[in-house]
Amino acid sequence: MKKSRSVSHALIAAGTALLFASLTAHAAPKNQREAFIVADRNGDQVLDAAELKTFLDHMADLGNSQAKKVRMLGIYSVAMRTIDANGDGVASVTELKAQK
Ligand SMILES: [Ca+2]
Ligand SMILES: [Ca+2]
Repeated sequence: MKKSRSVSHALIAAGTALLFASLTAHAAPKNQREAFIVADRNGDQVLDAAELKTFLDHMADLGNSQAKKVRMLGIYSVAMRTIDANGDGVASVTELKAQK
């Protein structure tokens, strides 16, 4: 009896964890692609400085270690210079994909 009770407790705990995970996933973008779509407010498929900041904040929330470092140090302009390979002042999907 004791054993089955602890199993059901474990199931409740697992269910609660799943519920939490789905709530969190709903509130924040799940991956880089979604973070990009959310950040690209004017929908021109590139991120300007303000949009890149939003993107990096999302990536930091998703646990991206580089993005966390950028947010912690507030070095968004440095990140833009690093990402913006062709120097047009905006970060494209291709440029972001080249980052690891
Ligand atoms: Ca944009
Ligand atoms: Ca660029």
